[in-house]
Amino acid sequence: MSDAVGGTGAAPAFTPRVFSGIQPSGGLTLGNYLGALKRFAEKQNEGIETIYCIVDLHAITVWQDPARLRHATRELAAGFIASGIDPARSILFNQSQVAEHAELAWLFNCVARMGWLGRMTQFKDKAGKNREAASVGLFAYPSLMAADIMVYHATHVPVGEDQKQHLELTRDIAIKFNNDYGVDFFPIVEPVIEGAATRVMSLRDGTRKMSKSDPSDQSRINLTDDADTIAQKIRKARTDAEPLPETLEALKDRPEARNLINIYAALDGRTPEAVLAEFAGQGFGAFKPALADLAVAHLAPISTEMTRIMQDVAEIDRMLGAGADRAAAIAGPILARAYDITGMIRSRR
Ligand code: AQP
Repeated sequence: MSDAVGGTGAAPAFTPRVFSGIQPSGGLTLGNYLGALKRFAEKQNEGIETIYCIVDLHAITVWQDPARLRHATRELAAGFIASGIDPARSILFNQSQVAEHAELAWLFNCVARMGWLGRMTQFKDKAGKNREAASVGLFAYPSLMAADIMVYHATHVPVGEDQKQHLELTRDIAIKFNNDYGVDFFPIVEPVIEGAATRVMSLRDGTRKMSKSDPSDQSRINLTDDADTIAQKIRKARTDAEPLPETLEALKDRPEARNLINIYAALDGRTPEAVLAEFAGQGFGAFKPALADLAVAHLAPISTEMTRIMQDVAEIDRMLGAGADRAAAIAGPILARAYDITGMIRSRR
């Protein structure tokens, strides 16, 4: 691979390579599916090299019970495969099995500035009012995320809208590393934030992101929910009393309604405008059952497949180990070169 990089005046010479990750910090949600997993499978099917990671080291930036973390890691692996990721075509593994991520993160901790990390909204949200009690890992999370991506010289990162700021920081770290050491070594990554559901909102509050760690289970649809639960959650989703309008503009101040339209559009592979054209003038009494049917039709096969894959935990672990071997074969030489650039002597045989 060439060391030349786009964004610094040199010809962009990096082979396109997709990297993205998901934390095993709870069960998967419809937000993770539409904002990430569904699009990961689409990227794989476009024929680009795809590397997908279960970021267990990120998960422990907030407390995780070890037994639950192990279960969530395997269940997430099952979720990837059930959503269409083929471990033979994509590289799929858990982060802690490839030590290069944590090692490059240390180099990046020495490049990133306190001020940059202190401005991250995810840190502010998750640390809450009591920042003194937050883990150092939670603060340094974006350096590790930058390392996850850069240790593969990945060029494209499909994510939901909430990760945009972290990807901008990844670019800043890569640019500063390249400038500090006078190299064109790390690529300047492109966020890939596309589709109708880049930010799926809570079913209880249209101004908050749907999240796997939200204390209210009613706020989200889990990929493991059965058909009745999905239908019941959609029926109870907060909405308003107005019928659906003809234009998206008219949904500007109706975040809950807008969210359900976006979810419908993303599940059905249509634009929100096309969905409104079909349902304009109708109330939620008609729209919600249609959405519930659509969600069940999409999610039930995924849930069934996840249950089937989870029957064979040893096979999941074997598959993650094989993915980690393939990942390490790419990451090893890139990390070695980064150490060399920073002046570390590497003389072990
Ligand atoms: N609500 C969402 N809408 C669209 N995309 C979403 N993603 C997460 N929530 C939504 C995308 O899913 C990928 C994996 O996210 P993550 O698990 O690494 O962390 P997160 O973004 O912090 O997700 P959660 O569900 O909110 O986890 P917790 O509660 O543990 O923090 C990312 O691409 C993300 O954009």
